[in-house]
Amino acid sequence: MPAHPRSRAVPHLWRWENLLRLAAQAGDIVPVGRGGERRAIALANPALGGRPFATPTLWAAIQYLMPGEDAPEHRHTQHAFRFVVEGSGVWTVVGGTGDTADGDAVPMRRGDFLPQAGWNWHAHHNATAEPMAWIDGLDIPFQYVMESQFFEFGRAEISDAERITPQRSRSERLWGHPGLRPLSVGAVAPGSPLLAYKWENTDAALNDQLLLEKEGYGGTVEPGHAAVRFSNPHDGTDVLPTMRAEFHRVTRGSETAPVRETGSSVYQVFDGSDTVTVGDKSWSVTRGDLFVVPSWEPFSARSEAGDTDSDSGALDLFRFSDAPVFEALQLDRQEITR
Ligand code: GTQ
Ligand code: FE2
Repeated sequence: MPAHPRSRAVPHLWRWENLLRLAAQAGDIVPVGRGGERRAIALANPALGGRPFATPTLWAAIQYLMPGEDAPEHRHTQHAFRFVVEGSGVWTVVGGTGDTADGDAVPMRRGDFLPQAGWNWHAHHNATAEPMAWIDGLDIPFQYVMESQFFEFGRAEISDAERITPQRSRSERLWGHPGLRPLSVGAVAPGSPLLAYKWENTDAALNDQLLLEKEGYGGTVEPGHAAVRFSNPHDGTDVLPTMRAEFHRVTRGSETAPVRETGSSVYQVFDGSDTVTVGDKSWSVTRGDLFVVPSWEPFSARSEAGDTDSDSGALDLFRFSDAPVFEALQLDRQEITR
C-alpha cells in the first residue's frame, strides 16, 4: 500500500496551436455522420498506455465542425460538457432523456460552459460560415473502468426547426435567472437543467470577487485569486454527477498556493500568458493550452506583474475534475504544500 497516491498519469501540456492545426486538418480529411458520430481528437496522457484518456477518469478532446455540418443525434450514459475558448456557432441539445428527442438549440460562444448530463439526446450543428472548435469533457475513462456504459443512436437527421441559432435556449429561459426556481418544474433529472452558463455571468462574478477583495470585504479564495464553481441551479450541487467545473482568475503579480488533491483535473487556459506548475513540471502557457494535474500532484499558477494580452488583465483558467466521485466516496483530501 503506497503511503499516498502515485498517479499512473503524468503532468502533461497540449498546445492549442497544435490541437487546432490537427483539428483543421481533420476537418478536411475526416467526415462526420452516422457511425462516425463526432470529429474529435482526444488528449492521450502519454503514461496511460496509448488510450485516449487525459487522466485515469477524464476524457478531454477538441471537437471540430465545418460550416453547415451536422454531428448526428445520439445519447450515452457518459456525462459530458462543452467549453468554448474561441468562435461561435450552435450546439443542439436535445431535450431530455425521453424516448424521442425534444430539441433545445443552445448557442455556444467564447467563454460559455455547456453541461450535458448522461442519457440526454444530443446533436451539434454549425450554423455559421466558419469552422468551429471547442473542447469536450466526458467521464469516458471512469465509465470504462466501471463498466457502466450504454449508447443509442438517435435520428439520422435533425429537423429544420432545430437547425437554427436562437439567442437563448429554452433551458436558459427557464433556469437561467439567479436564485429563482421555476414553480412549474417538479422532479429534476440528474445533472444541471441549465444547459449554458454564459461568459458574461462568469466574468462578472470573478470581477466582483476581486472588487470586494479590494474594498476589504474578502470574496476571493486567496489574495488576487478569484474562483467560482459551476453549480446546478436546482440543488446547488455539481453540474454533473461525476465531474466538477470551475473558473479561476489570477491577477497580475499574484501566485496561487500550491495545492495537492486526490483526483485528477484538466485545465484550459482561457486568457493570459503565464506560468503554471504541476508536480516537477513548469510551463509557460497561453490562450487555449490544456494541461493535466494528476492525483496528488501539487498545482500552482503565477501571473507576472506588468503588461498582458488578456481581456480581463489576468490569467483566466477553466478547470474540470472528477471531484464529485471522490467526495461521494469520501476519498477527497487536500493539502497546501507551502
Ligand atoms: O459531442 O457527443 O469528445 O459523444 C466524445 C464523445 C464528444 C459528443 C466527444 C461524444 C462527444
Ligand atoms: Fe455524445
